[in-house]
Amino acid sequence: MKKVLVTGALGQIGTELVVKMREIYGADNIIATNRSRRAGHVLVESGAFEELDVTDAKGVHDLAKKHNVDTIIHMAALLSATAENNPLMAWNINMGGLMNTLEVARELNCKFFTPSSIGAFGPSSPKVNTPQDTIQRPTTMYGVNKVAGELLCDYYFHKFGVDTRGVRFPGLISYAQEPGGGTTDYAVNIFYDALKQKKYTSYIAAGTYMDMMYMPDAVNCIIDLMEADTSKLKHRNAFNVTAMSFEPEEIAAEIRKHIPEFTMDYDVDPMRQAIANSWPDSIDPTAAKEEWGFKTEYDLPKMTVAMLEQLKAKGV
Ligand code: AKB
Repeated sequence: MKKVLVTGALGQIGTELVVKMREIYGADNIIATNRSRRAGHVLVESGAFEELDVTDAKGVHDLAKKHNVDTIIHMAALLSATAENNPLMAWNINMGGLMNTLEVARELNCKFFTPSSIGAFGPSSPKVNTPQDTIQRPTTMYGVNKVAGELLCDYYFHKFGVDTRGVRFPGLISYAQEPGGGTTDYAVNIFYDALKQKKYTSYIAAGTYMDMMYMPDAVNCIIDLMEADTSKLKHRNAFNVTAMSFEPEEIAAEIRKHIPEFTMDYDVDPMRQAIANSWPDSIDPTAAKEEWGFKTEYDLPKMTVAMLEQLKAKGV
């Protein structure tokens, strides 16, 4: 990867990914793009930044050509809850954006990464230790987009030889940029409320397990997969990756070790709860470990310490 175009760069993953990639590959070699510029955002001030709407096929092509990129990391997408509220818009943005960026990768011979999600599984997938290759019949628009996206990326690899790679991310927990519109966002929101008001009202019910990962592990995961020796990859789109699986009471108990007065109650959101219920409790990342050495540093206790420290340092 010498010159990389990142779409949706001001989102939750992009914000930390671009900072790390600029350290490794050089600030001017990572072109951060987003639908709108956010004045004062760290990426807008620290290297190449361009406004880009991924549903504009010509715009994507022209920008990739202008910067002579050899890699596209496509992050711009709507998350599960937003997609469920706006299914048509989700189809247009998630599938239209993916098609446009894949086409440019084909035309300009670029390596390509886009994330899939645990949302690519559904109620008929095995619920615990969900295998890499198994039934995928999701019941959400987001899940339909993710499965179609995995297949489309495989298609571009087999049909056109585009070097497409991807992972199925679990819920990502981060301090730099808050997520928006996801089902797993409660696991980020809880830290803000724990610090600000010592209590949190969870929209996800007690006992609902979902996979999660701390953002620095997710960022390393993208870079490691993109740098992996292509001859070792039996899978491409998309590898199961996870660092931990917990339910709301478990993360609350972990936070309580540092903020003893912290309390949590529940006001369950039926839509997001239904989405969570349709997803696995835990997924099996063996293929990622075997094929490209996937590993993580942060478990629940270590991530909790890091989140509380980082958010306090930010003044939360
Ligand atoms: C969401 O909750 O929509 C995302 C995801 C697991 O893909 N965080």
